[in-house]
Amino acid sequence: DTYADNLEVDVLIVGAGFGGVYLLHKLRDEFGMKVKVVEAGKDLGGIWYWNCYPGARVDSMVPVYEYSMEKLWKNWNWTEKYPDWAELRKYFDFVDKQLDIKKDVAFDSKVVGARFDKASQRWVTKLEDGRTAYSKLFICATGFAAKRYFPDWPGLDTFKGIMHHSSFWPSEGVDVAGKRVAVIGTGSTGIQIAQETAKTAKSVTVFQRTPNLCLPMRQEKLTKEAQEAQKKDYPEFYKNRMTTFSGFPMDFVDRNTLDDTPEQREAFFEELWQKGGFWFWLGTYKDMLKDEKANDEAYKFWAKKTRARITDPVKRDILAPLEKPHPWGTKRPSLEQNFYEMLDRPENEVVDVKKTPIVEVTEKGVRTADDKEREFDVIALATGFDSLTGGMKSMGLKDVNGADLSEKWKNGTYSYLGMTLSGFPNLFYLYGAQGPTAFANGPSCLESQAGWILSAIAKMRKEGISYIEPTTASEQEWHDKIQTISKTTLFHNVDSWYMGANIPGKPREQLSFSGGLPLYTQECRKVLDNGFEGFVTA
Ligand code: NA7
Repeated sequence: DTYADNLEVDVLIVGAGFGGVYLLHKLRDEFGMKVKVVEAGKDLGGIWYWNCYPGARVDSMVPVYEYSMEKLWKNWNWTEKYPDWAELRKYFDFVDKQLDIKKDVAFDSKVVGARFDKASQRWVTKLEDGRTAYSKLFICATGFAAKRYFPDWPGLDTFKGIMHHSSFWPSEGVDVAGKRVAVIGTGSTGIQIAQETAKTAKSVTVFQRTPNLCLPMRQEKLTKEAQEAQKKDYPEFYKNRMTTFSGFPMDFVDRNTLDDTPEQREAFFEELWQKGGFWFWLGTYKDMLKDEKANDEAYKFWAKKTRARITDPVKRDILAPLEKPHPWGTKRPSLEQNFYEMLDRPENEVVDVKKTPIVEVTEKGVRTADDKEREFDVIALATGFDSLTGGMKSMGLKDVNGADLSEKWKNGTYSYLGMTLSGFPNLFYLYGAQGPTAFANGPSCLESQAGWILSAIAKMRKEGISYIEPTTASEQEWHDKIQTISKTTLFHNVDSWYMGANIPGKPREQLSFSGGLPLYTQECRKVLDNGFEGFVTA
């Protein structure tokens, strides 16, 4: 076993999802460096390894949610426009076969501590099983949802049925046929679990605090032939995806909502609606996420469309109220597949927990503030994650003086470019706090950020730099820039995981760069062009 011994490498990467696999390949095969990945799970895939709950699928359409490397897309085809977790795992198997990834990944290897040792100028990383890894560079590719969250309701451990958090769902599945299922939470995850389990369950009860303003997914089966015929356009497609605001193939149109007449607007909204997916979110008027009046128009259209699908008047008002619960699109809209028709059926229920919060989990089920106890066989906790910061904060990362990252980030999140940290020299991270993470398609975001990390490492090697660390002043500036940009949008005043507002006690601030992927890429590029501006180098 090559991993039985301690590891001594040039680069240690944590996480074998999209980011870690990409960087391993590039640094090892193109830079010729000695690289290892450590991964807590038992296989590749990152979020797609952990998220195997019923109905888990990606909300980004083929072919945007994959690597842009020709070697890969040339030899791979999908079966559905929005692939499910099982197919995404197959994709990772395929990537492994093409790029020989797994030989340099240590699975079942959880990081419990890491620190840059000044004397030896190396990162010293402790794994849960007692091994130690030594590396010149340390990269966190731990994603934005590595730390699950659920409220500590009294009685959680007394429930006699089956209960799992979505990200710890057993990969062999749970048989829900004929069972009474509760789904707590209505983020993308809750919507997907409810839809899928309702296919065989006796009943599904959704506990909703905030309505998810879902969009129709319009799933399609894909043929190999149709995809092959499109591939001549893929190089252009992958170039273009880096030029849109969100790294998706669509972008905002250069028109404000009220520039159009009501008839033109209705026709435009209808066109976006029919296209499905994120078109209504990211291919719409440029002021929709910035101007409240413009946003009202999007909400009115959304509510009209959605309310028409729900016959039960009580459910209709809970799921798609006439009054806008929050600016449309400022919490991530789930792409649904008959979610509303499913919940409209008499055996299924939606409980408004804003009105009657959950007060307790009992042996038999869930009790709400109106003292009603509902009984269940299965409870799915779809209550989300300590997103963007939680994963890195719980790895035992220490700065050069021994202080934990969770202390540095206690009252606010500070990084430079959403990729480096003062006090943590020669550390890079991606797809986490203060990058474009929450507002960009995953693979597009990571190719931008990994591209920068690769350029930074290439520059270090070329110029004989062995130490880089951002200054606290550049972190402050980056932090302020992110908040300033966010204040020009409607995202800023909404309780969402984008704002850290889903976790009690977490500082409330914009956690992602909301100025769009091209501006982000340009800002980062500038730092390198100006000779590691904002860094101390040696
Ligand atoms: P999300 O989007 O954070 O959703 C979590 C849900 O859990 C959300 O509806 C919350 O309501 C709900 N929640 C959290 N705490 C409670 C309590 N105490 N009572 C009732 N409901 C609660 O996580 P997901 O896993 O769905 O998705 C994460 C992202 O992964 C997603 O956006 C995609 O980008 C992929 P709230 O809205 O806060 O009122």
